[in-house]
Order: sequence, then C-alpha cells, then structure tokens
Amino acid sequence: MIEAKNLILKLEKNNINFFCGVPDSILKNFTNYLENYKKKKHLICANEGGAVGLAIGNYLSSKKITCVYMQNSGLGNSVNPLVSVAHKKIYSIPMLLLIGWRGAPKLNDEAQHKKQGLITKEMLKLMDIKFLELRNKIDLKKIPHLIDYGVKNKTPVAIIVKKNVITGRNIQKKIKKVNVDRSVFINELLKLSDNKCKIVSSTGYISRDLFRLSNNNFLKRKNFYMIGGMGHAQMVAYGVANFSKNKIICLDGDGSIIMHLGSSPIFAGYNKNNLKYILLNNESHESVGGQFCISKSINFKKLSRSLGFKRYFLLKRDKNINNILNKFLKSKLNSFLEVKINSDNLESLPRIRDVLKVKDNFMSIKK
Ligand SMILES: Cc1ncc(C[n+]2csc(CCOP(=O)(O)OP(=O)(O)O)c2C)c(N)n1
Repeated sequence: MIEAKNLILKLEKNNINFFCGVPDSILKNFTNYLENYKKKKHLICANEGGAVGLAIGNYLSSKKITCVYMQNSGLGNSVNPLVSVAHKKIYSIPMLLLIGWRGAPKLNDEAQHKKQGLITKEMLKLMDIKFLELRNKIDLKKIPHLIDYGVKNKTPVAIIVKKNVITGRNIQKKIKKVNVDRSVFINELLKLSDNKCKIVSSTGYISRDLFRLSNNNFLKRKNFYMIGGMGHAQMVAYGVANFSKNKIICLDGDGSIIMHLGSSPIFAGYNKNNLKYILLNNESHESVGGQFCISKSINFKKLSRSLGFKRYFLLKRDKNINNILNKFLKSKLNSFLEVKINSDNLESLPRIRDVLKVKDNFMSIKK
C-alpha cells in the first residue's frame, strides 16, 4: 500500500507541480490530499479531455509537466486531445496520467467497468503511452524513471493503479442536512409520477438509489440506469422521448451535467412536452468521495434560462417536495427542476448487475 501523501511528494520532487483531473473512488485518498491545494496547483475539471487540455496549456507556458488524474472510464474522454494534440507525432507534449484501474482482470467489479478494465492497458499501448502499474512502495522508485522518459521523449506517460493501493487518512466530511434527502425525493418522484413515466438516471449513487427504491415494483417502473457514460443521460433521455409518447424524465447529477454541458441546450431545444429534466445538486462528486464540484458557483436558474428551458423550479426543503414536484410534473413547458440535496455517503446502496434485464424491462421486451 502507498500513502497518498508519499505519492504526491514523490511527484512533486520530480518536478510536477500541478495536478488536475476528474475524481475517482480509487484515487479518493490522492484527491483528498490535494483538496487543500490552491487553484494554482490543483484544479478539478469538467471532464478528462478538458484536464488533458489544461496539462497541454500548462506545458506550453511553463515547460513543466502536469499530473492528470482520472478513472479509466474517463480515458475515452481524453483520447482525442491525447492522440490528436499531445502525441509525439503532433505537438509532442509530455504529461503524467494517473489512472484508477476499475474492472482490472480477475477483479469482480460492476458491469460498466468490465470491458474498460480489460482494455485499459491496450488503449494506452495503442496511443503509444508508456505506463507502469503502481502496486506497492517499491514501485514508487520506478516513477522518476517514467517521468524522465516522458520529459526526454516529450510524450504522455501513465501510472495505473488498482483499488485499495493508495491509502490515506479517512477524512469524515461534515454533512449538512439542511436540504432535501435524495432518497426522500426519489421516493416522492416515484409516487407522484405514474408508472408509464420512464426515468433515465445518471451515473453513481443517483442510479443506485433509484434502482433500490424502484426495486419493489421492478416490473412496473421502467428506468434506464446510466451506470456508465457519465454526462450522457440527457441525450439518452432525449432519444427515448423522441420516439415515445410516454413522459420521460432525466434524473441527473451536477457533476454529470457539467461533464458534457454542451448537450444541455440541445436537450432544452426538444420541442414536444413529454421530456423533463431534474438536477439533483449536492455541489459535489458524491459517489466517488464527495470531492468539490464547480456547480457550487453556477446559478442554475439563469443557466437553465439561457440554455433554452422555459421554466425553472427550485426545491430546497423536504416539506415542499409534494407541492413543487406536482407543479413541475404538470408543467406543459420544457422545465428544469433543481433539487438541492444533502450529501450522504451511502456506500451501501445496491449495485445494478442484471443490466440486460434492465434494458428489456425498459423496452418492454418480455422473456
Ligand atoms: C467519464 C467518467 N469519469 C469519471 C467517472 C467516475 N464517477 C462516477 S460517479 C462520479 C460523480 C458524479 O457526480 P454527480 O453527477 O454530481 O453525482 P453524485 O455522485 O454527486 O450523486 C464520477 C466522477 C465516471 N464514471 N465516468
């Protein structure tokens, strides 16, 4: 096991003085340690491609390499700037990727991580990115050599790391219970929307909680859980609504809407009234450790208006759920509901495993 602090000190000793990326549960201790760093040294980005872009820009003006951290599911988001800008055959820009390796072979992980876990090394090889797997303290000694290789050859290099390798102090974040509880809200949503209403939910705890609360009447409720493809729930919901008469609700998270915010004006431009958008805003990336999210500084009322939504509803307190949710569900105009929710770290939520059954149920294919 490797102490997060020692890993960070090692990187800093090797001339890395800027960290950026998208949070990941495997790297939770690493990003927890960076949390007190100022913006000039650490920035949480909207998506992994953006983080690679930042690393490229940093290098262009400082000649120093940046550490870009991500979960391997974010590798896809970063492929484009890696292979069409940073690659040796184009601008040849060094950087160090630190990748949380979910779904590594022989490890039992969730459905969405299985394929990505198997192809992570292959993807790096295809992109000509030299990498090492960090397993223990001894591997720390290999890092200077890897960074050296990246700097000398002016190319991205990578470290991949499995679960439970990077340790750290268990920081218990103070949880303010002033807003709405996610579970209470989802329960009300399931009660107030009829069974024909279909919900497309985003990655992480939101889908797992919806799954848990819908499970009693699994065959009656038709939900599509976006266990992977973070940030794409909006476009999936749009596609479903496009060819359906049913009411479709996109149940999204703040980290997720921000990851691919460009989809939002497209979503808002949908011109039938069977599609609705709900943002569960806890101002954090709760499912992977509660890291900061830039949503904290966004005024979603103003944003939703300029994205093209005709109505904005805000829900902040449990006692108003029924009233506001009813108005929102009945609204004929394309509407955006922002629900300010508490963070709760409910790691014990069930995992969604039988994904083909979920799809068949959603598409009403009976077997
Ligand atoms: C492309 C990609 N990058 C990173 C992750 C890891 N990840 C899973 S859930 C999550 C946080 C989602 O945040 P938000 O939408 O605000 O929902 P919350 O967890 O707060 O409920 C992250 C970063 C991922 N699944 N996919």
